[in-house]
Amino acid sequence: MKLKSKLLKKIPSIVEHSGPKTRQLLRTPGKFGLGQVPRSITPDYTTTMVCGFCSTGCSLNIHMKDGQPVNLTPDSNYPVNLGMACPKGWEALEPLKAKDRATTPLLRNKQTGELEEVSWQTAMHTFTDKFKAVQEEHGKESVAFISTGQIVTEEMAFLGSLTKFGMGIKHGDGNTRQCMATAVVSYKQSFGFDAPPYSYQDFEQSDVIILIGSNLCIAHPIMWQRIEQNKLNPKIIVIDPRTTETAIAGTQHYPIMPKSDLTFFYGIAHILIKNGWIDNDFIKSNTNEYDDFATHVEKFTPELVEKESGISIEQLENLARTIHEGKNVSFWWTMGVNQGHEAVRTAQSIINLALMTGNIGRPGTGANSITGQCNAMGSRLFSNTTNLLGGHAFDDPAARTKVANVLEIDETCIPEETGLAYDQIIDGIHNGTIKGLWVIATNGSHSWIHQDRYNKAMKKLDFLVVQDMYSSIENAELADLVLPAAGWAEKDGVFINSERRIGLVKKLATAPGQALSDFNIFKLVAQYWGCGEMFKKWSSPEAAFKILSELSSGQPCDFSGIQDYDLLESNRGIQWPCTKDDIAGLTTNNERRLFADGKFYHQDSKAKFIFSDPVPVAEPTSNSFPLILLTGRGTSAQWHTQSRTGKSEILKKLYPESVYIEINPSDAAKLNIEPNQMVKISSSRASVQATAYLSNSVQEGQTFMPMHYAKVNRLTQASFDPYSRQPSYKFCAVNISTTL
Ligand SMILES: Nc1nc2c(c(=O)[nH]1)N[C@H]1C(S)=C(S)[C@@H](COP(=O)(O)OP(=O)(O)OC[C@H]3O[C@@H](n4cnc5c(=O)[nH]c(N)nc54)[C@H](O)[C@@H]3O)O[C@H]1N2
Ligand SMILES: Nc1nc2c(c(=O)[nH]1)N[C@H]1C(S)=C(S)[C@@H](COP(=O)(O)OP(=O)(O)OC[C@H]3O[C@@H](n4cnc5c(=O)[nH]c(N)nc54)[C@H](O)[C@@H]3O)O[C@H]1N2
Ligand code: SF4
Ligand SMILES: [Mo]
Repeated sequence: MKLKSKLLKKIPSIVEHSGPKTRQLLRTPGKFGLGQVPRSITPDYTTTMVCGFCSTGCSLNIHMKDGQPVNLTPDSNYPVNLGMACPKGWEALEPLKAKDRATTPLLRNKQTGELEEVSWQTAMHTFTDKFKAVQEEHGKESVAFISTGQIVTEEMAFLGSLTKFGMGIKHGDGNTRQCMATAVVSYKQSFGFDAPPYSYQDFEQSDVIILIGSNLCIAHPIMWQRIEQNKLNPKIIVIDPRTTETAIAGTQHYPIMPKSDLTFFYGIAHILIKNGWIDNDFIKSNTNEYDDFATHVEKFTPELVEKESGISIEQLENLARTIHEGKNVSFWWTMGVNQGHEAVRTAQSIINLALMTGNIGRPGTGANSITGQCNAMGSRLFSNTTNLLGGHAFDDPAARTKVANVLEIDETCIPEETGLAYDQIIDGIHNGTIKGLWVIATNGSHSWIHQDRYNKAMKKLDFLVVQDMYSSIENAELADLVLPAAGWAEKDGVFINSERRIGLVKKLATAPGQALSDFNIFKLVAQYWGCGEMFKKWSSPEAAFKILSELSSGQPCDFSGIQDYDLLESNRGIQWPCTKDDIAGLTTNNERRLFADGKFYHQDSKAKFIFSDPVPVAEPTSNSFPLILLTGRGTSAQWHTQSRTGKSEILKKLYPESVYIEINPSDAAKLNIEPNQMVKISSSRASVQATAYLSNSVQEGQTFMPMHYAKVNRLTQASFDPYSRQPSYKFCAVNISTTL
């Protein structure tokens, strides 16, 4: 009863921010957000939607009272999580209520240097005036955007279309560059399309599960639970320099030297070939370039690989034999592979192992990249950054015609090439070619590599817009204009999870104050910019979904069979591909993997062995910086830059409040470091302080810091994979001192 009256008190201040109403309200200066359109009180009920944190894509039952979400429980009737959720999922409603939610647009007062509340009209006029002025003075390409894998697919496609087709912005990238670019490029080159082939059932159907640079127990806890449900008593092999939670829970751990993976996997291929433990039929019928690959790995002898990787010849042979003896072997990789200086070739060395042993397309197999953010897969296909909408290529004239026809826009608006990558945009700011930046749902001031250089770039801009749920994030502190955004559960749309499942997100809560959904912000921008007419088809998220469904037609990610949200709801999410012909079979087969017919997406339907020689890391250790710094996820309760998970009192109890570094006890002894002592960590870029945790989870000569604390990326070194331009977050050289 108490709760009900509390909620009722809130209702008068709640405004329904949807299209026409928003526009009407915008024409009423000063009144916006003050309760003109009270939300109707609906009965109590429970509905389901997909979680907004990681790419696992669990479904949650959201319990509604008086039209607002008041609690949640995991959904037991969803093929992904089968009634389970991790701590972040359980606490998913908490971040919505935080006090530091951005509730009105904020504009920096040049005199005082402070951000001040302004109306949406002022915000939109300033946005367009400033960016247009920059474009007039420095050329259209001098404004860029950086987006995300954490908004719904309809929003990211709208943003990518609005910027690139409507605003003449050529350069835009996403935080998925930090995360998935390597997997995208590897799959495209090896398979002909960016297509993670698995379904989560494969976790339960493998008898050998190989996890590479993947700390599943904390980064994807529900995927780990799926492994726990495997009744085949599988061998679980963890290849990670650190003795992670996952390494402890697995059955074999290979504590490989950081960044020796490429050599290591070529060495495993060498042993497999030497013993004849390969699938000649599969190789012959379904792949190209195998002979050259076999010649290439000849020089990766067990002796050489032992020296480089620190894994003994006996263990190498043991791993090769385990792969050979496995009936259904699955290979899974995450950031320990993707975030490296030779990441694409490393991912492909894993793909090569699956291909040469015929471990693909069958239950329990696959070369499987696990995605990170809730909608990383949506971003890969529909953000219109590296790919033209729907996994098309910007430089393909037929694809441009198709997109122009579906969108009903002039084909000449579509750029003929992809724009700059994230790091090149930051370089562009430093060299003065990029002067305006729009940052949406990402916090690069904390998360980008070599942070001081990123933040220097932000200060060089003529105009910086940050669009976020919170005005308190580090990147917003540097913004000229902050646009308040609604978050997960405050808007409709779809996410695409790691196993390619399209799942629904629903507007169940009302965003605070004047915050608008990203979709509605993009609509406003289109209107103020003067290209609203061009996007009239994008009337609502569901209308946008229909456009995307049409765009996907004929692509490997074809989901043209799904025209509305109801079908997604009734089928409990649907994996792509899903054409009209696939719909009938969904009720009996709603967990599907790719390549069951051995056909890949290259023109001749064959997969390709791709390989090259390993190269040294950009910043090896030295006398001045003798230790390796590894970074990554700290706990299952922390999400990235903590803007959301930092708001839950329960989650906050599950991890250390301030930044720490894990150091091997023998290194600590050499440096006279006591447990929990404050130490200074320096790289050639910066020095930061952290609490020393002495732990055998890191090997001698190696250290680890979790990325959730802002200081960490002051240390990291900006090197990139040459093909994917993904940052190499997981290797730089540091020293540690007890003198602070
Ligand atoms: N709780 C929580 N879950 C998350 C996230 C989060 O922030 N918090 N983020 C989500 C996102 S966006 C992502 S991308 C995923 C990331 O998920 P993961 O990739 O599993 O997480 P990381 O901790 O970044 O890195 C995994 C492991 O790579 C290892 N590693 C480092 N260098 C090497 C190397 O050279 N070789 C090998 N083989 N391993 C190496 C690290 O020791 C680390 O244990 O997690 C998702 N899930
Ligand atoms: N050292 C180191 N650094 C790393 C990594 C590492 O392993 N080591 N991992 C990298 C990886 S894999 C990733 S994915 C990145 C993540 O880095 P970021 O993307 O910077 O991290 P988040 O904290 O998730 O930022 C998302 C932002 O979006 C906001 N937000 C959430 N939902 C919405 C919404 O619906 N609309 C709007 N407009 N805003 C919203 C949140 O408040 C938050 O500020 O970090 C990378 N950085
Ligand atoms: S595992 Fe991922 S999707 Fe599932 S509840 Fe946790 S954060 Fe949400
Ligand atoms: Mo990520």
